[in-house]
Amino acid sequence: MATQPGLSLVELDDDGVDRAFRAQVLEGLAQEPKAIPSRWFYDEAGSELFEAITRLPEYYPTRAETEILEQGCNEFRRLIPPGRAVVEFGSGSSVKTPLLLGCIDPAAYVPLDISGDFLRAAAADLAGKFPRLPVHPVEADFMKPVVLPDEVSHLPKLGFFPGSTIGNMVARTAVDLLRSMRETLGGDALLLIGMDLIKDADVLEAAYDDGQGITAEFNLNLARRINRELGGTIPLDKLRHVARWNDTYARIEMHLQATEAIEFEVSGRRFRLEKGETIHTENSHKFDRRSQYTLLLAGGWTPVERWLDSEERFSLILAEATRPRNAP
Ligand code: AVI
Repeated sequence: MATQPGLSLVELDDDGVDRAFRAQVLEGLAQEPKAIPSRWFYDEAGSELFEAITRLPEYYPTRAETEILEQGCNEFRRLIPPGRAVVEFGSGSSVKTPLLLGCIDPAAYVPLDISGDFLRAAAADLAGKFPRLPVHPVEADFMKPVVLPDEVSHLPKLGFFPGSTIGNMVARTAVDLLRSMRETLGGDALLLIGMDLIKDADVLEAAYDDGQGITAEFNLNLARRINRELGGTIPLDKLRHVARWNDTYARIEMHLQATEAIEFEVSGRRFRLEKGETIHTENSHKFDRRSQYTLLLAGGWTPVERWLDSEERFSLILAEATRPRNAP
């Protein structure tokens, strides 16, 4: 079922805690190997830490994607007809979104985000920069098809999904999302999507385990959040941040690893980690052209054009909704 605009999306329990957060943490700690979905990184502190990550010397994706957006303006204008509603999956970033909107002559901008606060801040920021562009923020879980506002229903759409956030999903979830984006955006839509590229393991591991320890803080903040919101007793000083390249799945994995055997409680339930055991907290998949095209095609999108930054670290792909036709 499509998400309707205007409904509150976060369901709180009697203690004011996000029900899905509690359920997914308890479920993830009870399973072997232990894993917690990376979406729970992004409380206020986590979002600020992520912003700091994007400015780190080792974390190249944000700079590389921004370079592509800066350099590609003429190309985007050539391939993306004017008059589209730009639908951004996730709140607009203060740098990347204006670069795109400033060069393609859109008819409207529709940021989608599950967090109303981020959404309103991003929408106000954009409205200030583009006073004549109609902005229609929608509070929605974009992992499911979303009903867009009536004001843009007649307009052709351009989906915008920068940052390689698609890489934080396992293939099945990524395909589900791409398919639901197609449903949200319609059969005549285009999609501009950022995807990080496979490169030397050393470069990748440094990007996710920086010298200043900001990414380690970002990872540990999840345990801190569990302690604060779910009555947890996780001993933070006995967990260490680990980022390692998994070549089989072409992804960086982030884990919280116990430096000695620990026992702790979360929401009144007891858990144990042996020395060296980890809680898997994030996947960040990296791609080559073939794996990108396979993923996009599986999700109902046909690649049209692909751009790389000058150091070939990151890619931005323009795709069109695949038209139903006979295939051999
Ligand atoms: C949001 N996402 C695309 C980031 C990434 O690179 O996978 C999250 C991140 N995790 C650690 N550093 C950055």
